[in-house]
Amino acid sequence: GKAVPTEQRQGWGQFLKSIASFSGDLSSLTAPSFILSPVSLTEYPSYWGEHPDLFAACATGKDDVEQMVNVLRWFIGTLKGQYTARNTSMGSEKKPLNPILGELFLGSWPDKNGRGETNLVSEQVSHHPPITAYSLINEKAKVTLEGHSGQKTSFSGGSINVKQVGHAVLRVPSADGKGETLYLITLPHLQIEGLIWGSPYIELGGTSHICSSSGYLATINYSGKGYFSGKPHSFKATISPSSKASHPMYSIEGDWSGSSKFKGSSPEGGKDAAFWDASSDREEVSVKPIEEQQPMESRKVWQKTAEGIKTQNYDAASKDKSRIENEQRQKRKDEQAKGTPHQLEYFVHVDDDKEYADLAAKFGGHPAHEEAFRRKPRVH
Ligand code: 0T9
Repeated sequence: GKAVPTEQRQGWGQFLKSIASFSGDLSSLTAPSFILSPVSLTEYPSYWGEHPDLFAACATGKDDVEQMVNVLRWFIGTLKGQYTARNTSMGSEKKPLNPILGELFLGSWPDKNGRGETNLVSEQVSHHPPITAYSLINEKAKVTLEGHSGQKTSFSGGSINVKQVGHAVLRVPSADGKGETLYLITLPHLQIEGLIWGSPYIELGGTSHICSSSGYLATINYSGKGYFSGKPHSFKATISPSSKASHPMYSIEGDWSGSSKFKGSSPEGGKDAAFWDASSDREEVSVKPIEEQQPMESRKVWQKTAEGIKTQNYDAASKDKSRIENEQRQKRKDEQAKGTPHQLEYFVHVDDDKEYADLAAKFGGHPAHEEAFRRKPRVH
């Protein structure tokens, strides 16, 4: 394949072999330079906010079902960024920088047309295995999202299978204005394909759910080339009352990286109405200039490493990466010696998430025990 630079072919072959004989945490494997991304995994939660208008619209809808439709539209709207953005910006999926414990990514999207400002806080809450906690808040629209993201990876049939560990909870004012509605969001499985060619890309598979405390369930089935639709990046979603899951109120299908539409009726009444067009612009998150960032902010931490990768000065990149990793090892040793373990800055660890258990129990089929990370109350 021509995606692998000639001088790195051997290295790529060896890397693939090491993936094949490896199980668990791929983030710690050393990869050939052409596949390295200058972006840390702590930045990835920003994909949840790249359509701030759809995020704010999660609080709208004349009733609970219509609100669920809006939440599903925001969720589907994030998929193109989450799973294809690196291909678009860098030519293929790339190996992100492996965040250090306590690494932060802080950003926002401005208020435009009255939609309100959205604020993002992302924190690396575990280094091994890597787990990122995140929170997105639009105070004006009263929409919040809180979640964490980890991965369990395995290798089979030439591709990497990634089971996402973690969930998110979206919180909005209820459609009737009398309380709060919670939406539990589970995440799809992903497969990293195209590895032998050195041009990896993601395909989604399996099923994910959005379960609402108002009693509705969105079920999203993903498929790619060679599955039921035969088309890449396909999905079929249904929205049902939790009690009668067999009879969906709405069905939606299409390409999560392209266009999708209702199959049959839609809340607006029309038949086969448009649902979402993923060609609409994603709004990149705004972050402070590096010079103004705190020492633990991601782009500050990785400034030199990222610079090295971007300018193909890989020796400099790897030297700086080693420096960071050594510092981290020393820090952990010191903490252990002093008996002062690392403290999370923005989040609190919850061993057994009751919100998850309650929402999952409404719909069955989920494990009852899940950890979570709650955003600490903010001091104004
Ligand atoms: C949460 C997302 C996640 C993170 C990434 C699997 C992956 C790390 C996790 C799941 C986001 O909401 C969505 C998108 C992309 C996912 C990454 C893709 C990827 O390849 C990496 C893994 C750890 C690798 O870097 C594998 C090795 C590499 C050579 C393949 C390009």
